[in-house]
Amino acid sequence: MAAATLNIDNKTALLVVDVQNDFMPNGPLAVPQGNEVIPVINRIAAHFHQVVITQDWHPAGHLSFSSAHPDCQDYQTITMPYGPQCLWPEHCIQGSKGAELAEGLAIPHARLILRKGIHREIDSYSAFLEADRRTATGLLAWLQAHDIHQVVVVGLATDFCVGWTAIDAAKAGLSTWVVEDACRAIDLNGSLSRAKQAMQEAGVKFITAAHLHHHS
Ligand code: VGL
Ligand code: ZN
Repeated sequence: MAAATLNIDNKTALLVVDVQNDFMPNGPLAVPQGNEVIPVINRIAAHFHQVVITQDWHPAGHLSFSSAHPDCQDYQTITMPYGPQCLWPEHCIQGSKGAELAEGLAIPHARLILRKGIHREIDSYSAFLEADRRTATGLLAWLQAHDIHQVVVVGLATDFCVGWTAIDAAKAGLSTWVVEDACRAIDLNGSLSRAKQAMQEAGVKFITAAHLHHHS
């Protein structure tokens, strides 16, 4: 079978996921080499008319923080009403320096900045649907309003917010691509290989930045 090729048209959107200070190498929830995606994403973004940027944007005391649960530790999984939840160091608190887009991310033509994880009691790795799998962020409606049929997902982290966003995009019927070298993973207890498999099963396609440039 021939590899699928990506044709970037006006109805294709780039989704730049959670490239924020707190996920950079010195941040509280550092994604290894997370800073390396910045120049790659800046270059890619120039090829898109439609760019959406997301920010993880938690209120203080968010229930995804281990600090909100007495006797719990970072990276421990607990059961929330909506299912399992990994507990994280405090990160991306609304209005904080750590929640700002990472320095050097330069996409002035980005059109929508979507903030997610805003409900204290529900996490949201996906930019489409919160962790209760019912509460919509409004991103799908926005994309539909602009007739967008295809999305290209980049950013942090491959195995959490990028993965869940890509899977929900594919499930919504969008042609969905992940640019592998424009993402970095946290890779917690095999989470990266699990996320890749789940993306594949959902029909997400993978590409590299060089290949994407070639086809644009
Ligand atoms: C993320 C863990 C917690 C991410 C956000 O952006 O991948 N991961 N919050
Ligand atoms: Zn978060």
